[in-house]
Amino acid sequence: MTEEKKKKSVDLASMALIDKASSDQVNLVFDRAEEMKPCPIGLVGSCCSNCGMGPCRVPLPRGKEETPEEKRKRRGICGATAETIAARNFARKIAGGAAAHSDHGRAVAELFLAAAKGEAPGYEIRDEQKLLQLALEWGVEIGNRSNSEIATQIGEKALGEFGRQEGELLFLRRAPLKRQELWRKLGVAPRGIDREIVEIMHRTHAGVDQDYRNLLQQGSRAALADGWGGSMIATELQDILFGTPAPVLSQVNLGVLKEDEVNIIIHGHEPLLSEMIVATAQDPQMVELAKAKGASGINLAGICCTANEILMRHGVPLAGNFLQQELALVTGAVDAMVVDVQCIMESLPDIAQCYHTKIITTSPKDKIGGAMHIEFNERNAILSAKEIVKVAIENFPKRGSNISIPKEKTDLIAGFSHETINYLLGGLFRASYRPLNDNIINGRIRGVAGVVGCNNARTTHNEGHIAMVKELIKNDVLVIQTGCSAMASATAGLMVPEAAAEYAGEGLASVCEAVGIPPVLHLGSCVDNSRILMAATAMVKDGGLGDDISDLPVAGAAPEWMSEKAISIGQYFVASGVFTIFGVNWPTTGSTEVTQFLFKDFEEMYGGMWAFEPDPLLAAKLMIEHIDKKRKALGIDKARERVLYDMTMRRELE
Ligand code: SF4
Ligand code: MSK
Repeated sequence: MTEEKKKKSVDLASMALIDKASSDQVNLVFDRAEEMKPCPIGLVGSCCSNCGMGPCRVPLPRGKEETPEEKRKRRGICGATAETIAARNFARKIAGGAAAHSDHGRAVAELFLAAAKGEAPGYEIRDEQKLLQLALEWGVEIGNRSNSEIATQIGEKALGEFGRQEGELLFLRRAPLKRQELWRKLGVAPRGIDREIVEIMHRTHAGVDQDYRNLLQQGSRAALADGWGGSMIATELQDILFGTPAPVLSQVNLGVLKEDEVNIIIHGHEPLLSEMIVATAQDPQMVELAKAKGASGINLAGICCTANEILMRHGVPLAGNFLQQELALVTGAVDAMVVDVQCIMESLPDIAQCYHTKIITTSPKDKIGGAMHIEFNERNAILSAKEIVKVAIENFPKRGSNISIPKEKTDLIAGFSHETINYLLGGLFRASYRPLNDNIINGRIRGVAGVVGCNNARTTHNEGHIAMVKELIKNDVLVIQTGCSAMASATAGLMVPEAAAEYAGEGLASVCEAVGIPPVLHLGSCVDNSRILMAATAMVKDGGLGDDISDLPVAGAAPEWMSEKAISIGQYFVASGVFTIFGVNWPTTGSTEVTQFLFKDFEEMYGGMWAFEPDPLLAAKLMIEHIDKKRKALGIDKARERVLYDMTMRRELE
């Protein structure tokens, strides 16, 4: 099938709006992807523009084997080899992704500290237990101190992690001991978060690090500083400040927009202001104001990971994932789209002009030409939130008649934090991962897969996520998800308990039915991939599945990745010992050595390695093969073969 003929989405709501956009003469990301073909040299990591002598292009010769002489000459003007160029490009992607996640973590830590000091009215400590646990973990004295004093010291320590010049990040101690030792041995245990990212930028500058292995090891170090540093800080402090998620029922897809209410979409990644918008939208004064303008209420919905954050904690419905952000505007029913940072398309203000939507930027780090800017002021967040909600309300009467809200919306259960999984499986008084481990050992659950990441306009929207996840659960693999991938599965109805009977293999279904969970668990936003690291560590610590993450029958995937953040996530999963497979395209294929290093040599070093497979079913097969390889190494492959799911066993489970 040619790319032109490929379906743009598998989602009915999205397809209807893509057609509407076409009749409204609105140019979408899908159209631009068709018009602009990817540069074949940049796509495989063989273009360097790191200095003013370039850009230099070093593609592999097409259709013939390269002679050693040709290979020797395949260099940039400065002499950089194709290996160095591919590795530098890859490392810079990691730096970009780690910087984005970690700067999110820093913003949370700053707000956390301000809230602890009483300088951020409206914010307070919501999860005292988690605050005290973190205090114990970080050696912060509890004694008779107030929450405010404890939180102040934790906030200061968290901020210190970004600029730490020596030693190791505090959260590294959470990892299995064997993994920590391995990181030290390989010299990739991260020091400060900022330091590791800056060091990538230094090493990839023209004429610095010119050994691809050395460059990619620093890539691991910065990525680990993201997963076990910046992202984990974001997740942990957000939980303490806004509450640790617990299972919550909600809905997903563009059908969550309402014709008779003021629709406000919250889009981006940092939930700092959106927490206040959630509160403000329920303010009776605001609801009255909306009614005075002819609306029957205020309806909040989310796009991308800010959506996941406010879904997990408040049950706010999801309007859609990355490739649905423009489509939300095409409904003609969005009165305001409030954006913070990351994954926000610059086309939004342009498309909004065709309808009536106000695009409101809120971060000084993320302004967009043509958008309205109402800056989030943490010292008066309620005021910023009120101003935004008022703009949306005032805009409601300006809706035109060209409105079309799709009918499609699907129920989902979200809110599966690491702590919730612990309680659900083990109960409040003996919270543990033991039942999960036992069911893996006895073979009812074959293994666990983390399926995460974005949408990518180079492939059919949501198709890869849904196909892969269905294949995994059919084969008794429990799936845990974050980001846009989670939203894709939710639209396909995979995140409700009933999905177990319909889509999961018999073993997985029997466990899900006994515990009352869906076969696919929503763990949150992109930074919440740190919850997956914690879940994997908890599985190791509960015993019976080896003594490191690399021993576990687990795998990771991002079938529709597009963001640099996904590369950083993948690298920290691999460096933590997880087999991780990406779809769509792979950014180092311009260098066989670099690709081999990531796909093969990494396994010897880290026990986890990268893989690339654009077909989601084949990718799922590779994940299952890896899971089975690990089961065999653990000696639990026989258990799986013996399992017969009769009624007695089901009763035993219950
Ligand atoms: Fe070309 Fe070297 Fe400059 Fe890169 S750093 S653009 S390979 S001259
Ligand atoms: S929002 S990073 S498109 S998952 Fe986190 Fe989605 Fe990827 Fe953005």
